[in-house]
Amino acid sequence: MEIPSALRNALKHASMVTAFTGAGISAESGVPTFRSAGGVWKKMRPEELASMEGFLRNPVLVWEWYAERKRIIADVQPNPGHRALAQMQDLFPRFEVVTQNIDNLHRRAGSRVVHELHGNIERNYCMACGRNFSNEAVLAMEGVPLCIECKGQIRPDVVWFGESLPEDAWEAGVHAAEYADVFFSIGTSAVVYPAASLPVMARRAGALLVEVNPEPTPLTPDVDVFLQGAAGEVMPAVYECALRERKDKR
Ligand code: BV8
Ligand code: ZN
Repeated sequence: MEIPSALRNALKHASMVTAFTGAGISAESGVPTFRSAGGVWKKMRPEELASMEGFLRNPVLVWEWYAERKRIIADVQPNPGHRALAQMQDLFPRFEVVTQNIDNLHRRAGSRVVHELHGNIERNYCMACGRNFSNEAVLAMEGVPLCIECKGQIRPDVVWFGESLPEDAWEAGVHAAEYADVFFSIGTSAVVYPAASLPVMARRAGALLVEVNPEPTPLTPDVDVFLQGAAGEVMPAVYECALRERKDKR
């Protein structure tokens, strides 16, 4: 893939690079996205499933949905898109991943600085006493998982609609947007807020804004560089380009 000179040049001189990612970067690992073809939300509305109201109204259905996703995520591997980001982090003084994904694949690929804006599906906690439970523990429980300590309801440690994002992850995400010299928006439809406000925040603060997606999104008109394609193909090419541009810096 041809890397435009604006991006080649920015990669050559960047001291901080931020990669903002969504479900699309995990699609090639076999993790279903939300809104593109075959997305899990094609069948049901997100607010029904990924919200406290939906959970309290129908905990069995919501737990079935999360149990299914937990089983999928337990079996998948990071793909070349995740791995390219893990390789890129060693080429720059600062390199941070800010993800909306809850699948833990960036860390499993070797990324060291990962801010999880929407939580992590491998973690669960009791809503009454806060005790943590692993997926192994909750998936072994019959029916709706209840806390072994206090019988309170256990929920996945993810951010539902209408819930605020974890303070530390959001602050870190804003910082990573404001100080980035190059900000990649990879595999996200850029419709879920406040996460979707980070790319424009980065551009306003002076970053070169790069989007990686097989198709245009509501963000595309605002980006400096649109690399149309799958993350698993584009990001390895971006890594090779950064390696070439910065070889005399090592
Ligand atoms: C908040 C965790 C307030 C759970 C998720 C009306 C009613 C109610 C709420 C709202 C409303 N209007 C606005 C809101 C706010 C709402 C929101 O933005 N809704 C949207 C839908 C309109 N946001 C919230 O509620 C947030 N909280 O605002 O709280 C508040 C404020 C202060 C104090 C108290 C309260 C919370 C949002 C978090 C919701 N949780 N997930 C779970 O996963 O079960 S959101 C969910 O969507 C995932 O995190 C996902 O990451 C995120 C975004 O989706 P994407 O990652 O972009 O995935 P998507 O499928 O959409 O797109 C995939 C893209 O990849 C596509 O573009 C595709 O082309 C591309 N692709 C495909 N293949 C590839 C690829 N790209 C590259 N390579 C490929 N191979
Ligand atoms: Zn408890």
